[in-house]
Amino acid sequence: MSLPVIPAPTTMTTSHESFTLSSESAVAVQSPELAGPAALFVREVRLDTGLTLVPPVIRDRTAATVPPDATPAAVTVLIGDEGLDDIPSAAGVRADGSDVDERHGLEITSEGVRVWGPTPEAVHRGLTSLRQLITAHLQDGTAVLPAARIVDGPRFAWRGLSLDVVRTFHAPAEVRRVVDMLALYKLNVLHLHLTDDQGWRVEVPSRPELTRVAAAGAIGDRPGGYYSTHELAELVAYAADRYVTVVPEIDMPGHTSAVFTAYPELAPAELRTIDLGNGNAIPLNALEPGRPETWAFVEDVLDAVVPQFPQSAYVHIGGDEAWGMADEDHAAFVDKAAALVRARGKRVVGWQEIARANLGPDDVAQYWISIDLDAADAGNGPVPPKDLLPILVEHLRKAKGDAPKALAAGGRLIASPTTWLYFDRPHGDASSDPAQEEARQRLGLEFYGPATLRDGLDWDPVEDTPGVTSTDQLAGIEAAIWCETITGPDDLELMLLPRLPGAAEKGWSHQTPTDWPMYAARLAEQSPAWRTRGWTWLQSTEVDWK
Ligand code: TNX
Repeated sequence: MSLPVIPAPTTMTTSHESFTLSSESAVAVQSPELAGPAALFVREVRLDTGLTLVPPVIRDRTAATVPPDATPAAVTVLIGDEGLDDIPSAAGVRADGSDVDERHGLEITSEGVRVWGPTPEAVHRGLTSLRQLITAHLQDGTAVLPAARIVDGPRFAWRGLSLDVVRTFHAPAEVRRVVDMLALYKLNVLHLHLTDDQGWRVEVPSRPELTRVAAAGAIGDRPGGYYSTHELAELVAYAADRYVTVVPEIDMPGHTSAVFTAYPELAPAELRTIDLGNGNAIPLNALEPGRPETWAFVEDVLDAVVPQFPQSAYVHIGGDEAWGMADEDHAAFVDKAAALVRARGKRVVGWQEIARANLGPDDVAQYWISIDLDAADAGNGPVPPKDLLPILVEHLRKAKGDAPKALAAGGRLIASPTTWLYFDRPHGDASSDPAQEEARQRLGLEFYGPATLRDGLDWDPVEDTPGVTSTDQLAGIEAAIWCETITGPDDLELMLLPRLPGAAEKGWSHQTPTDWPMYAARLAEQSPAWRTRGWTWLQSTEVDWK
């Protein structure tokens, strides 16, 4: 029997016995450092299912100190490494720069449940599988769990989501909800795209106009906003409690129109745009590497932003789509921005275009441009404006060299292919809910064409990333959600779910390729927790939701 766990565990066995968890069931921790993860587990189970387990008591390692009349705990969590040697260790790098081991074990017998791992994070991952099993086996307020043994660990160290908070500003509570979604599927990175043409979302005290002027707007007439230092500290801590690292992106040298609105003296002397003919225009303006004021600005920004993300070993410097900029200027900019990041003790990550500069082995390039020019040519999708076409063609041509170049420099890639991991592609699956069918017409960028849930599972990060032949050339994977068409929380959730578990499956599971019918059956079991939590998801007619 396969267990309804996403991502699919590396090894699992089941038997016909069972163990029932009820509101009488206690959780015991055998090491004080596990008190946090165990208490969180009890809280999350209540939010997923309504079932309230008895929160943890700390027991000493020696059984002798347990009072003889103590009721045996239903769930015991402990530090241990039983069976973990059989599980390959994760490839790639972690966003927190550590080598924390996430491998863990989970055993359910007729006597009770045991979860172990060498680190609190590993135990937390095991408890996350247990959460999903509880949701899937709920019966009249108790969870009748099948006897099973799971020994598991991730394929890749970096498993994340890139979230655009510029085109639409997402309030902290909504971002926390996204963190909850990530954590439920063992995703461990939230990459915040904090700056773009339409806005600026982070405080830089030495540059007050960024939050006074640049933060005020978003796309069109959507409300702007930014995260105060205090709000970010709360968000980063909330994520850290759930073993999610928040990585900040400051997008430069392109995508900086909002900066130029706040500080016009940083803008090129002549501002240029291409009119898209639909009321929108693409800016061709970028920060100029030859000007000292550019670097005073970048240093101010890094000095303010880096300390707000203490868990992240990386700073994302963007580097994408510097339309209209000469190649040598772009490379010079990236080289210097990267050096400033390294000088602050952080490592560099950027969109794949940064590979056109001089990267080194510690740098990470995020591969995203998987659009095939020839296929796009043959398509009958919307035709770009005449002025834009040559720029796009040139961009796609150069993009082909990016991933191989980053690898040749000894660096790693994050796989974020537009084809499979851009969640701003329209949903290809119909919804059984007519209101969602209406939303589906509106959501996602038309020019990508629709993608089904199944499309999101039918690929492999190693096989489908150019130049990659071994898992360790990837840091890991990241899905991306851009918010041009997304106007608020409901839209956002409708595009994230149910795709997000699929990204997690690609980042964690060693079982590749993914068997779609079996995956769809596991996915169906996720909906009761989503419903209980009030999360919106596309009720795809391809899945037999519970
Ligand atoms: C390209 S992906 C962008 C974003 C857009 C996105 C839409 C990337 C690095 N840059 O600015 O929002 O396409 O999918």
